[in-house]
Formats: sequence, structure tokens, C-alpha cells
Amino acid sequence: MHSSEISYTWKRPYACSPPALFDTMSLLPTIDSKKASVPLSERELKEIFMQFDTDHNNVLSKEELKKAFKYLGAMIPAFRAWRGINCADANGNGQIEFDEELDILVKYAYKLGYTVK
Ligand SMILES: [Ca+2]
Repeated sequence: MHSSEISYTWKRPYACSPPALFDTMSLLPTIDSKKASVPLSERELKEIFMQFDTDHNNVLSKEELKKAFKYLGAMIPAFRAWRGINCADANGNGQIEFDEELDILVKYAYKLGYTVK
């Protein structure tokens, strides 16, 4: 690294397509800075997502994911669910399976900076 400008640690360790342009654009309204609050850890996010598997089949459907993102305070839960599935659905069946795909989803959600209400 030649300068501090290019030494930031933005990484995309998993396949996430298309590029995260829309996420970057919608990052500001996602992080609600009106309340001083503590960011959720990856572990806490994972526990929240697991709670939204309401039929306990160890799979998150798009509907369940939408509810989870709504709970987390997403501005547009349907969009987040769609993006989350795009990101994390490794086998392409439109759902998020525990734990492998869920872990990718958690990393996606963690990046968005959700906080405890
Ligand atoms: Ca899947």
C-alpha cells in the first residue's frame, strides 16, 4: 500500500452480484443515527435471523427474511430481502439455508450497520 487512501479494508470475500452499487447508495437511510445505539454483532444478527425462521425448517424464505429486515429497521425490507438472497443464496433455490448461506447473509446484514433498538 502506497498511501492510507488505498489501505482501507473494503473486502468482498464472497460472490455478490451485481456490484454493491445500490447498497452504497442506500447506506445512509439504512443507518438511523437519530438514536445513539450499539451496532449489532454478527452473532446477534444471526440469532435474530434464526428467530425469523418461524416454521423452524432451518431455511429462511423471502417472506421470513423480509420480516427480519423489517424488524432490523430496514427502510425497504423487500429490497433488503431480495438483495440478501441475491448475495447469500449459494445454491440458487431462492431461500437461505442454515448455516452456510445464513453466515453469508449475516455478513451482508452486518455491513449495513444495523443497531440495537
Ligand atoms: Ca439456498
